[in-house]
Amino acid sequence: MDKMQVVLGVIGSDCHAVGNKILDRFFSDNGYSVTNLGVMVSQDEFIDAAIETGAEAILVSSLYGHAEIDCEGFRERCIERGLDPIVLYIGGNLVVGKNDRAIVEKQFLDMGFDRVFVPPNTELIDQAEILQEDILKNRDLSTRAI
Ligand code: B12
Repeated sequence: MDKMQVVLGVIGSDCHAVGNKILDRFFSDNGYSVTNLGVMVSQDEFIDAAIETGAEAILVSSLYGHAEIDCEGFRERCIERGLDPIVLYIGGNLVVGKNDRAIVEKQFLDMGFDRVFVPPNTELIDQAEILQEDILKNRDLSTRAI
């Protein structure tokens, strides 16, 4: 089976680079073909890269606390540009300060993300498998829609 394509990056004006490199290494080592856009990536740059590479998932990071603003309308923009379905994950320190993890998670699920990873719940160990399941679920949905 061909490797599944994913796009990775840190959204907005966020320059935190360390986690991004770890995610790149992790997913590359676990069977994915990763297009890593690095830091300070706009919504449209994620979408452009996903279209160019035929990616089936976009993995967004945000560490500096402004994910809500940076990700506003992201799912809608993906749909508008023809990325439907696509797996959308987000992880990191998504909001400013200490907040109830469950509330933050719900907030981003409501914005259209499929999964939300808020520390300390960001163990990567099972992520490769979960991502594969989510991508296969989308492929199944697409096949049924035809
Ligand atoms: C190093 C650092 C910096 C460095 C970054 C250097 C660089 N180029 O990388 C510098 C000094 C530049 C910096 C700047 C700032 N920082 Co800073 N920084 C940190 C610090 C100490 C470590 C970040 C790090 O490298 N962590 C290690 C990596 C491995 O972990 P990670 O990034 O969390 O990523 C992992 C997980 O989150 C998860 N993950 C992340 N994304 C995703 C996505 C998916 C899909 C999945 C599955 C998992 C996942 O997996 C990753 C790998 O394990 C953190 C505090 C901390 N302890 O986290 C603050 C921190 C992130 N910074 C913070 C802030 C506020 C800032 C500034 C705004 C400060 C300022 N006023 O200028 C600026 C922002 C600048 C900008 N434009 O981005 C805050 C954010 C607060 C918030 N969100 O509530 C933090 C949390 C510090 C704090 N406690 O206040 N910072």
